[in-house]
Amino acid sequence: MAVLEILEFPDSRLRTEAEPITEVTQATRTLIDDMLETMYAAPGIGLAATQVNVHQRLLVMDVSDDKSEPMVFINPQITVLDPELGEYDEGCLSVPGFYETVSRPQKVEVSALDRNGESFTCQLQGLAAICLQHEVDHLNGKLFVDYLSTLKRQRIRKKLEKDQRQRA
Ligand code: QAP
Ligand code: CO
Repeated sequence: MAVLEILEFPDSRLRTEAEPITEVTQATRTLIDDMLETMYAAPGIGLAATQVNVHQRLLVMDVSDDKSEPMVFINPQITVLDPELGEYDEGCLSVPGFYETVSRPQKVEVSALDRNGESFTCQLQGLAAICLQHEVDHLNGKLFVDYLSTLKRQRIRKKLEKDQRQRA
Protein backbone atom coordinates (compact mmCIF):
# COMPACT_ATOMS: atom_id res chain seq x y z
CA MET A 1 0.00 0.00 0.00
CA ALA A 2 1.14 3.55 -0.61
CA VAL A 3 0.31 7.10 0.42
CA LEU A 4 -0.33 9.03 -2.80
CA GLU A 5 0.36 12.70 -3.53
CA ILE A 6 -2.76 14.88 -3.30
CA LEU A 7 -3.25 17.66 -5.86
CA GLU A 8 -3.99 21.07 -4.34
CA PHE A 9 -6.19 23.93 -5.53
CA PRO A 10 -5.73 25.74 -7.93
CA ASP A 11 -4.05 22.84 -9.81
CA SER A 12 -5.84 22.65 -13.18
CA ARG A 13 -5.74 18.82 -13.10
CA LEU A 14 -8.46 19.01 -10.40
CA ARG A 15 -10.73 20.34 -13.21
CA THR A 16 -10.54 17.08 -15.21
CA GLU A 17 -13.81 15.20 -15.70
CA ALA A 18 -13.22 11.56 -14.67
CA GLU A 19 -14.08 8.64 -16.98
CA PRO A 20 -16.31 5.70 -15.96
CA ILE A 21 -14.49 2.52 -14.94
CA THR A 22 -15.38 -0.17 -17.48
CA GLU A 23 -13.91 -3.13 -15.59
CA VAL A 24 -13.05 -3.45 -11.91
CA THR A 25 -9.65 -5.19 -11.84
CA GLN A 26 -6.88 -5.96 -9.36
CA ALA A 27 -5.32 -2.62 -10.40
CA THR A 28 -8.57 -0.89 -9.37
CA ARG A 29 -8.45 -2.63 -5.97
CA THR A 30 -4.80 -1.59 -5.48
CA LEU A 31 -5.78 2.02 -6.25
CA ILE A 32 -8.69 1.76 -3.77
CA ASP A 33 -6.36 0.50 -1.02
CA ASP A 34 -3.82 3.26 -1.75
CA MET A 35 -6.57 5.89 -1.71
CA LEU A 36 -7.88 4.60 1.64
CA GLU A 37 -4.37 4.65 3.09
CA THR A 38 -3.87 8.19 1.74
CA MET A 39 -7.21 9.35 3.19
CA TYR A 40 -6.57 7.80 6.64
CA ALA A 41 -3.00 9.18 6.73
CA ALA A 42 -4.13 12.75 5.99
CA PRO A 43 -6.42 12.32 7.99
CA GLY A 44 -9.57 12.85 5.96
CA ILE A 45 -13.11 11.51 5.65
CA GLY A 46 -13.30 11.37 1.85
CA LEU A 47 -11.04 11.22 -1.20
CA ALA A 48 -11.83 11.13 -4.92
CA ALA A 49 -9.46 9.59 -7.50
CA THR A 50 -9.24 13.01 -9.20
CA GLN A 51 -7.40 14.31 -6.13
CA VAL A 52 -4.60 11.77 -6.63
CA ASN A 53 -4.46 12.60 -10.36
CA VAL A 54 -6.31 9.46 -11.49
CA HIS A 55 -9.22 10.49 -13.69
CA GLN A 56 -11.50 7.51 -13.12
CA ARG A 57 -14.92 7.59 -11.44
CA LEU A 58 -13.93 6.19 -8.04
CA LEU A 59 -14.10 7.60 -4.52
CA VAL A 60 -13.54 6.41 -0.97
CA MET A 61 -14.86 7.73 2.32
CA ASP A 62 -15.15 6.86 6.00
CA VAL A 63 -17.36 9.10 8.11
CA SER A 64 -17.38 6.78 11.15
CA ASP A 65 -16.08 8.11 14.48
CA ASP A 66 -13.44 5.39 14.89
CA LYS A 67 -12.45 5.27 11.20
CA SER A 68 -13.60 1.66 10.97
CA GLU A 69 -16.08 1.91 8.07
CA PRO A 70 -14.32 2.35 4.73
CA MET A 71 -16.78 2.93 1.88
CA VAL A 72 -15.95 2.57 -1.82
CA PHE A 73 -18.02 3.90 -4.71
CA ILE A 74 -17.17 3.15 -8.34
CA ASN A 75 -19.17 4.96 -11.07
CA PRO A 76 -21.52 6.49 -8.45
CA GLN A 77 -24.92 7.80 -9.58
CA ILE A 78 -26.71 10.08 -7.13
CA THR A 79 -30.46 10.61 -6.83
CA VAL A 80 -31.61 13.35 -4.46
CA LEU A 81 -34.29 11.92 -2.12
CA ASP A 82 -34.90 15.05 -0.04
CA PRO A 83 -34.18 18.32 -1.85
CA GLU A 84 -34.13 20.24 1.42
CA LEU A 85 -30.70 21.82 1.76
CA GLY A 86 -28.55 21.49 4.86
CA GLU A 87 -25.51 23.63 5.67
CA TYR A 88 -22.19 22.12 6.61
CA ASP A 89 -18.69 23.55 7.15
CA GLU A 90 -16.80 21.64 4.48
CA GLY A 91 -13.09 21.17 4.09
CA CYS A 92 -11.07 19.36 1.43
CA LEU A 93 -7.70 17.64 1.35
CA SER A 94 -7.04 19.60 -1.87
CA VAL A 95 -7.79 22.91 -0.10
CA PRO A 96 -5.78 22.43 3.13
CA GLY A 97 -6.52 24.74 6.03
CA PHE A 98 -9.84 26.15 4.79
CA TYR A 99 -13.37 25.33 5.93
CA GLU A 100 -16.43 27.13 4.56
CA THR A 101 -20.19 26.62 4.76
CA VAL A 102 -21.78 24.87 1.77
CA SER A 103 -25.48 23.95 1.31
CA ARG A 104 -26.42 20.59 -0.20
CA PRO A 105 -29.39 18.19 -0.27
CA GLN A 106 -29.55 16.26 3.03
CA LYS A 107 -30.69 12.88 1.80
CA VAL A 108 -29.54 11.02 -1.31
CA GLU A 109 -29.62 7.57 -2.84
CA VAL A 110 -26.49 6.32 -4.56
CA SER A 111 -26.01 3.43 -6.95
CA ALA A 112 -22.45 2.31 -7.61
CA LEU A 113 -20.14 -0.67 -8.04
CA ASP A 114 -18.22 -2.07 -5.08
CA ARG A 115 -14.58 -3.24 -5.05
CA ASN A 116 -15.64 -6.57 -6.57
CA GLY A 117 -17.51 -4.91 -9.42
CA GLU A 118 -20.93 -5.77 -7.91
CA SER A 119 -23.62 -3.09 -8.12
CA PHE A 120 -25.32 -1.83 -4.97
CA THR A 121 -27.67 0.97 -3.95
CA CYS A 122 -27.84 2.71 -0.59
CA GLN A 123 -29.44 5.74 1.03
CA LEU A 124 -27.26 8.24 2.83
CA GLN A 125 -28.01 11.19 5.05
CA GLY A 126 -26.13 13.56 7.31
CA LEU A 127 -22.38 13.82 6.89
CA ALA A 128 -22.23 10.74 4.63
CA ALA A 129 -24.65 12.35 2.13
CA ILE A 130 -22.69 15.62 2.17
CA CYS A 131 -19.33 13.91 1.81
CA LEU A 132 -20.54 11.74 -1.07
CA GLN A 133 -21.80 14.80 -2.99
CA HIS A 134 -18.52 16.64 -2.30
CA GLU A 135 -16.53 13.67 -3.67
CA VAL A 136 -18.74 13.19 -6.74
CA ASP A 137 -18.20 16.90 -7.48
CA HIS A 138 -14.44 16.13 -7.65
CA LEU A 139 -15.13 13.47 -10.32
CA ASN A 140 -16.86 16.23 -12.31
CA GLY A 141 -13.94 18.66 -11.86
CA LYS A 142 -15.78 20.70 -9.25
CA LEU A 143 -14.47 21.90 -5.87
CA PHE A 144 -16.32 23.18 -2.79
CA VAL A 145 -14.67 26.57 -3.26
CA ASP A 146 -16.73 26.91 -6.48
CA TYR A 147 -19.82 27.41 -4.24
CA LEU A 148 -18.19 30.40 -2.48
CA SER A 149 -18.02 34.04 -3.55
CA THR A 150 -15.32 34.99 -6.07
CA LEU A 151 -13.65 37.08 -3.37
CA LYS A 152 -13.44 34.19 -0.90
CA ARG A 153 -12.23 31.80 -3.59
CA GLN A 154 -9.49 34.23 -4.73
CA ARG A 155 -8.32 34.74 -1.14
CA ILE A 156 -8.02 30.97 -0.70
CA ARG A 157 -6.23 30.62 -4.06
CA LYS A 158 -3.67 33.32 -3.24
CA LYS A 159 -2.91 31.84 0.19
CA LEU A 160 -2.48 28.31 -1.20
CA GLU A 161 -0.33 29.54 -4.10
CA LYS A 162 1.91 31.25 -1.57
CA ASP A 163 2.11 28.09 0.59
CA GLN A 164 2.94 26.05 -2.53
CA ARG A 165 5.69 28.50 -3.61
CA GLN A 166 7.23 28.36 -0.14
CA ARG A 167 7.31 24.59 -0.21
CA ALA A 168 8.85 24.46 -3.70
C1 QAP B 1 -14.69 16.20 2.25
O1 QAP B 1 -12.61 16.36 3.30
C2 QAP B 1 -15.65 16.76 3.25
O2 QAP B 1 -8.15 21.47 5.44
C3 QAP B 1 -13.54 15.43 2.82
O3 QAP B 1 -5.89 20.81 6.70
C4 QAP B 1 -15.22 17.44 4.40
O4 QAP B 1 -11.48 14.83 4.44
C5 QAP B 1 -16.97 16.63 3.05
C6 QAP B 1 -8.67 17.88 5.75
C7 QAP B 1 -16.13 17.95 5.29
C8 QAP B 1 -17.88 17.13 3.94
C9 QAP B 1 -17.47 17.78 5.07
C10 QAP B 1 -8.86 19.20 5.40
C11 QAP B 1 -7.50 17.54 6.41
C12 QAP B 1 -9.64 16.84 5.38
C13 QAP B 1 -7.93 20.16 5.76
C14 QAP B 1 -11.61 15.99 4.13
C15 QAP B 1 -6.77 19.82 6.41
C16 QAP B 1 -6.56 18.49 6.74
C17 QAP B 1 -10.69 17.05 4.56
CO1 CO C 1 -12.44 17.44 -1.49
